Amino acid sequence: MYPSNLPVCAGFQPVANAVPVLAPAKVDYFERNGFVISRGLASHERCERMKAVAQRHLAAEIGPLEYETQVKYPGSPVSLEAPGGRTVRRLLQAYARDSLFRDWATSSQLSARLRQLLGPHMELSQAHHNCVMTKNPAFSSATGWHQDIRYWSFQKPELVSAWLALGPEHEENGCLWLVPASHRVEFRRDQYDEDLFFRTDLAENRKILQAKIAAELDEGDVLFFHCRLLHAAGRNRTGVTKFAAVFTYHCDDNHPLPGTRSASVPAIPLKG
Ligand SMILES: O=C(O)CCC(=O)C(=O)O
Repeated sequence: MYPSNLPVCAGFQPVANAVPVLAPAKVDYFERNGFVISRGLASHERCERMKAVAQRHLAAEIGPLEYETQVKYPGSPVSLEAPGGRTVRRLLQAYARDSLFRDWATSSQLSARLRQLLGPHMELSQAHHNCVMTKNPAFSSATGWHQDIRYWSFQKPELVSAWLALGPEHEENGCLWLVPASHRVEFRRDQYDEDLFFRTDLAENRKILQAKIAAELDEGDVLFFHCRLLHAAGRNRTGVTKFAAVFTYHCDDNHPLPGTRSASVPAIPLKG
């Protein structure tokens, strides 16, 4: 088991009389399971405005973008020239893209809860997630089982992502699947394939994945999840594009390793 001792910032002391925004039971749930969902954290109006910006940027292909074909996941178009080849998977650099995303990513709704999960002094990573995930009905791909930290390089494997559903997310339109408590398990290197996806050809891995649950969300719900949590997602089999704004945070004493992708863009300190 991974020796999780969240909250994780050095010197973090819970404030005795502060009114918790996540009930203590929810903080405890996060520590045990590696995720927690806060329902209705963003208003309908806020979600609609963010979605409208995302739709506009998608239609005009405003970069930086990640296309489905670039990830080469099951179901993605084979090239930019193939049918559906210009299907966008992520509108990247959301923080720099529009003040609506900036305001949300640094909002008290998020920072107050993240402070309970991580500690008092936090930064937003511009290098990871920091995007609007777009899941197109016709040409979206499935994402295999993985832990985000396998692709990231920090002093400590202690980061939390906040996934805001800008509309309903369920099995049909490719919601996330999670394996509760997997953030506490030390998996071996050979349990992953060469692209660092958790192998489904191994019986022992399939047994672990039997514990999976669908992270079904409604508009405005936020899924907070630990960077070691095993997760995956399906394709969008509905007729409507799914949008989610996703940002990742870490303590300000947990630095990205120099020279890595994680250190390639400056982090944004969170006030308060
Ligand atoms: O396809 C998806 O929605 C999942 C994306 C994901 O798991 C990730 O970016 O880490």
